[in-house]
Amino acid sequence: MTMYKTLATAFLAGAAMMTGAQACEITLKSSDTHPDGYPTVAAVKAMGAMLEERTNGRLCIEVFHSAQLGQEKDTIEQTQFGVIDFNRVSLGPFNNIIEETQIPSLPYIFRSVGHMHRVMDGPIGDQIKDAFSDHDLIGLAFYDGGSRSFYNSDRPIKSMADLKGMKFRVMQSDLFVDMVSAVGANATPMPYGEVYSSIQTGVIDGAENNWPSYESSGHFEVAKYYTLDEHLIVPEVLVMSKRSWEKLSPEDQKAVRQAAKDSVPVMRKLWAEREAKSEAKVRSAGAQIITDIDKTPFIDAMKPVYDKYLTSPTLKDLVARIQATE
Ligand code: GTR
Repeated sequence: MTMYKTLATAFLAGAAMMTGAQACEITLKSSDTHPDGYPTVAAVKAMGAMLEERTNGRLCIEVFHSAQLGQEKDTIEQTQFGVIDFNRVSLGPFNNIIEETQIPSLPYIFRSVGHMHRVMDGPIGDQIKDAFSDHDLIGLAFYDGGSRSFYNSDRPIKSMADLKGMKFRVMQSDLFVDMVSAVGANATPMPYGEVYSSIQTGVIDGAENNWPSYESSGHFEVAKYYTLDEHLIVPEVLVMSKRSWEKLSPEDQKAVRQAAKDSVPVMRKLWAEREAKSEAKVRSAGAQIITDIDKTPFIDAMKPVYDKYLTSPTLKDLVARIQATE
């Protein structure tokens, strides 16, 4: 080898180490619809850093944020095919595919975020995670998604009657279509990335989401009335493609599971901080927040959704166990 070649090789090796991802033996792709800096994106990056360190650079994760790999429904399919290795998604887009995911997606199933944590951190959460494996996926961790409430461009919603006839975007899940119909409004399922322009052009009156999504998507700019009815506390989930999983050694699979688990407290801390920041930002930008709302009529009106979706003893049992969790 000539001197020049030796130097060039040494330089390239050094450069690869400095850029992180290139130094890794295996770089796994992860998808997220949210922008860089959003708590879910930051949590998967933190998980990747832990994994890289613990496997001495054998495994790394590259996070493709801002829906670079596509909208959630499409990226789920790509994850099932192994084109994408990890995917951080809401449980909502899984509802039509994996029936167990409908349970934590039921309106008002959780009494609080604390209740959701106690349920999803225990055997019920494990059972729901396990359900992914029949669908070419590995359920790794649940992240926080706060609580979701309705917002719209037209008027302040102060009671359920005010929702009548309005058109709201929901995630692509039949359960959410029924949930919105149950309160007298119309639901339009559509990808998250189309919501801003659809509100702006009047195709829909509004949507529903949590503080950080309402803020980071800019939806507050086009739909300034946000009513805190908090109908959903639907967790986010981090899944891995079963095809990608099966390529890993048992030791690396263990490292992936552990790093995913360890990213949960990181995410929860970032989430709490971001919720407060997002709320402050939309309030100062002039969003009108309706907090004085009686949730009882919403809870009662949404009850028939349970009857429609609790179609098996397994699902009924999950609900009973969630309700019995303190
Ligand atoms: C967000 C969630 C996303 C996506 C989005 C939506 O809160 O983090 O994964 O599901 O809502 O409404 O589509």
